[in-house]
Amino acid sequence: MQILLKRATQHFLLLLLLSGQQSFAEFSEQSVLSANTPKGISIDIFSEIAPLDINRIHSWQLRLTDMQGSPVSNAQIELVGGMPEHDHGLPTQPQITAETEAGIYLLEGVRFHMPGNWQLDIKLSYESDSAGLTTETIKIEFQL
Ligand SMILES: [Cu+2]
Repeated sequence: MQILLKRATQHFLLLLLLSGQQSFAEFSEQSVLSANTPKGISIDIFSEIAPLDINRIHSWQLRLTDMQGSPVSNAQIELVGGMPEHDHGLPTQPQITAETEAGIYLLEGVRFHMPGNWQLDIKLSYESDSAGLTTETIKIEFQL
């Protein structure tokens, strides 16, 4: 009985640990997509699902860095996308819900519903030391 109780406690603690971890999404170590804006901002995208897959709703982490490699904080980010060859957009409307660390943004609600060529247009507005408020749109193309 005592052994059973001990086991149950261990299991309970393990569950507690595991459930605690679930509140923190795990993102890929390598970026799944990346691009640079004409003005030298790098965007690196890390995904909960890597490699990217269809029909699974998931989150991304977007990392913005400037030419010096410093994080770009307080950026406004809008993402739209679709399949140019099929003339349709994304099946969901992914939203930036938080800047979790300096220059690191959480994008929730990402889903792709078909294999083929996809395109994302990411509009960034950020404060630049040299140019003030700057808006750029960056296009990322990839295949699923
Ligand atoms: Cu399509």
